[in-house]
Amino acid sequence: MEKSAKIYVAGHRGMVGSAVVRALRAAGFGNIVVRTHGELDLLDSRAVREFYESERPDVAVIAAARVGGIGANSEANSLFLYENAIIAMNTVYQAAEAGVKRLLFLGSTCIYPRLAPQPIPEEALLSSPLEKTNEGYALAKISGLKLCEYLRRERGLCYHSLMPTNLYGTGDNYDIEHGHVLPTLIRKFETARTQNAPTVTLWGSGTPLREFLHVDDLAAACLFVLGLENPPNLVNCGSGRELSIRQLAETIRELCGCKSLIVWDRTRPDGTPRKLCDTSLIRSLGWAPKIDLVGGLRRTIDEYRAALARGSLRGVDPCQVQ
Ligand code: GFB
Repeated sequence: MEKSAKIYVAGHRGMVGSAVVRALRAAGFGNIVVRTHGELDLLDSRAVREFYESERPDVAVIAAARVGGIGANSEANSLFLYENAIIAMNTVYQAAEAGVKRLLFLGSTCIYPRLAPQPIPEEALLSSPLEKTNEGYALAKISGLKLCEYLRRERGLCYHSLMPTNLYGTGDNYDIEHGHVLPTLIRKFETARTQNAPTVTLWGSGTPLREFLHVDDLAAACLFVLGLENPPNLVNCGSGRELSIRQLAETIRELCGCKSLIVWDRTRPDGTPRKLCDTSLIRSLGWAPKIDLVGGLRRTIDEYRAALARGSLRGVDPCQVQ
């Protein structure tokens, strides 16, 4: 990718999009195009088409989505399917119609079947049923990546997808009911520490296994795949290391300096039992993560404390469109 390339980042205010913009700027890309939700409604196909036709970016990175944790997804599968499918269709298809030559579509490893082989290879896509708690989100992301694949095959456009594992880091959403587990746990343990609470209630059994990747590692992976002349249609991106939710909780409790006891609320869902992605493809191409979980957690807890002190913590809205 030329340093002078005009790059549109959809979703630049979200955790992923803002990390991609930071990484692009740090790498010397100066021609970055963004639009806020108020300036461009990605649910409006005509507006998206007009935007692409007037801006004519060389490259588009699609990091815009309605995102949320297991609580947000399971209570609103219809909304997660509807909005994410339309955002994907508009941002990808209208880009092709307007002649955008290169596009990177971002999704999530929840596109893979609930009981996929572990670690999950890219080939596991559509091989058996999806996890129900986030089926709507997964179906929308599968549609988006398939659209990229079809457009590449039919029109010769370099449209490709990258599926990150569970992400965390700068600019995350700290909403207690609707956020992802990692930021929610930071907020719960930090709140318990400052209030000297005897217990902290977490969801499910604590036994599910999850893999976590710092969003800055993901942003580096995005730049990496955008630099490949012939990228794979679909590639996983993860740290390659998993731990149980219980281990994650104990680690965060310790790093926060919290003494409260953990209580597991088994009426809340566990979600998929295990979700470790096979990262051998992206590693074989030359990318590897740089931020280890404990280092990333320390930094994220510091950022949480600073944002709380400034009054700029995200997580007031139930689940935000990034
Ligand atoms: O990150 P998370 O919300 O979603 O939850 P998924 C992961 C695990 O943490 C589940 C447990 O087993 C939860 O039961 N957990 C424990 C908690 N305590 C809490 C808590 O206080 N809050 C939350 N949120 N979880 C998401 C999908 O799945 O993965 C999204 O819903 C997306 O669509 C994302 O794909 C990457 O990891 O289960």
